[in-house]
Amino acid sequence: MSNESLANLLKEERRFAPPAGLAAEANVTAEAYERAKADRLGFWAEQARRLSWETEPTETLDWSNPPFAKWFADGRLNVAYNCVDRHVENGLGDRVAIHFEGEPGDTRSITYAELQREVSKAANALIELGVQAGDRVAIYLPMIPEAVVSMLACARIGAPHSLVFGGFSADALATRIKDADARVVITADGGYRRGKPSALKPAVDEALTRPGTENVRSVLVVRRTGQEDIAWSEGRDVWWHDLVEAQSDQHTPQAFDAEHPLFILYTSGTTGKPKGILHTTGGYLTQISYTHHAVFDLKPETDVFWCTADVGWVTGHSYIVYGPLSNGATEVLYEGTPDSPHQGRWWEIVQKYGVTILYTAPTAIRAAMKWGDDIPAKFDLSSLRILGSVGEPINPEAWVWYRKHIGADRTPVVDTWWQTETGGIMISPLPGVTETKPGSAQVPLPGIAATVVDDDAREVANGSGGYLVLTEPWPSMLRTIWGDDQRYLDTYWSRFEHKYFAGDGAKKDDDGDIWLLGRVDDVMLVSGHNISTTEVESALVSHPKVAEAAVVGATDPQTTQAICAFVILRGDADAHEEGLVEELRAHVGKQLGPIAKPKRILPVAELPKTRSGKIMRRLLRDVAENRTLGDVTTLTDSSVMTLIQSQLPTASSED
Ligand code: 6R9
Repeated sequence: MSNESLANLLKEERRFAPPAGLAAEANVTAEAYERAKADRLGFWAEQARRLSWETEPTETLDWSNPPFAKWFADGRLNVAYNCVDRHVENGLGDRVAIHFEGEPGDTRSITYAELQREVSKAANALIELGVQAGDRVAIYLPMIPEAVVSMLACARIGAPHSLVFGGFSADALATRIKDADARVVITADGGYRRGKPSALKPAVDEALTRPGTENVRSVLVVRRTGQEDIAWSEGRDVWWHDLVEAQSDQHTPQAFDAEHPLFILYTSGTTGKPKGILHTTGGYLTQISYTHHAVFDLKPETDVFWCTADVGWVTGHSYIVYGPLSNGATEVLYEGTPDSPHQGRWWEIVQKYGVTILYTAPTAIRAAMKWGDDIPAKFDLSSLRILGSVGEPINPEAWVWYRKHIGADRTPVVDTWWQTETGGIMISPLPGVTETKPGSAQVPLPGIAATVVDDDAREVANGSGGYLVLTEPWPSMLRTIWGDDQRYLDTYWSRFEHKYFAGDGAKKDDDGDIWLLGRVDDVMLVSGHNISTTEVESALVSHPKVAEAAVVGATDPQTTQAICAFVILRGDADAHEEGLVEELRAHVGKQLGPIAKPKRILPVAELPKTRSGKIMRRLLRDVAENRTLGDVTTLTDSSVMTLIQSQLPTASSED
């Protein structure tokens, strides 16, 4: 980025007060901000008491060797005990923990007492396979209950897990197995996606032929799809239903140090080898449990929570597994895609289970907008009381659509900013406290310190943009990059002294509320102005014909970069309509000013996305600059790029 701070163009004036009933009964009120401000560490020590410790911590934070943090270092606890056993001991064994909905329509409801037995059996099975505390276990599973059970079984015996998305290739899997030096892989024959079984085991077999994966002793295989022609390596492969089912359903959890590693989760980053983000036990669980309680206002007796993320994404770790279960919630786990077998599948699930809190990603909301308002309107969504968003900046128009068409113009929407590295939610409105603004994550949570700085690390004034930084350590922060402390320092702590740099651009509005503007690598430089891709995308999405937009800066001889936009139209709009491109350009000009008008606008059918729904602008930049495509291995569907390239020459607008 140049020295000029990010141009601050978008104006959004809509405001939504918290519903009075919700505010009156809210788990967390405005007083929490004051308390945390007065004594940040005392505040977190108090939140740690949400958990059951075998040995209560007496120290809160050890920051004597920054940026290597230790939280609650002399405390000892077991994560699985906190997520399962203690609820059973408290008489809640009959409460449903998980309502599982398979894509083909098979269902299973698992109570906390059943979950305790399943997790105990799986823990005993891992022990029989020789897994010891500290050994890494790779998990490559679809969204089935065994994924949650496996994670908790690992946590129970102190074996850090490393989840790899079911959609990743054998190569991606091999790299991750090797980097973590995993000893066991848990997988399935396959999973269901879009109505069809999709095999997983062959990718494991292939990954384990690669050098560096020799330490994998066993592959534990869940039978999900029942394919018959499955390759089997005798002595290495073992069926879940043979090994796990034969185990005793009793296992006594042992406590681990608060800083014992809980999991490694790889983030791809834009270049180079994936980073193994390391999370530990006590601080992580404290912040995840607290944020789930505070941001979603969870009432475990009556709420039905549903986070639609994949468990292989950090959102699934924190808000399918560790947050909801540590809080004794009842939740939905859905295996498939939102449009299988029809585009109302999610709304049907909300209606069926009476979901009260829904947590999803902007990409899913924009897809629902594209499919049309009439689809959710066919279902009874009146049980919903809180809606959440995560993963990307949510365009104000998508936010308002979500509130109106899913939340009946009644439910608060909480836009939650965080990262794999932060472990849990950092910036978000609180549903019973904050007057919300569509498109803004707004305020750091109680106990969290975040701000926006300029190139010289000076905090920017309200109304200006710059870089998002975190200025104090937080309990669920990453502890390092697995095996690479130097890379941890270089990546996050070297850009600004004593501050964690998140890699995101942001602005503070006139009230001091924070708006995320996308990754700084994506920021465009147009005739001397830094323009955020997010703002131009949001301006495009505010046009009634546009459901989704991705904007990139392509090298341009006159203006340094020229704005190039790829748009997906709403269901009833026609991509060939005469004057459409001009109409969209004029609309952006009116919303943001003439400098932000895209030079080219290209209607497309799909956009390249990661499995967690983030748009891969890097690939669109390659297309816009006529380069060969970079790494496409983390794309959900690589045919999307071929499609976009084939559309490119005819549909551009040059002037
Ligand atoms: C949880 C998760 C982290 C990056 C982050 C930012 C983007 C996430 C956001 C958001 C704007 C939000 N991001 N939530 N941007 N508003 N509410 O997504 O983790 O996959 O590691 O991605 O996602 O750019 O830096 P991860």
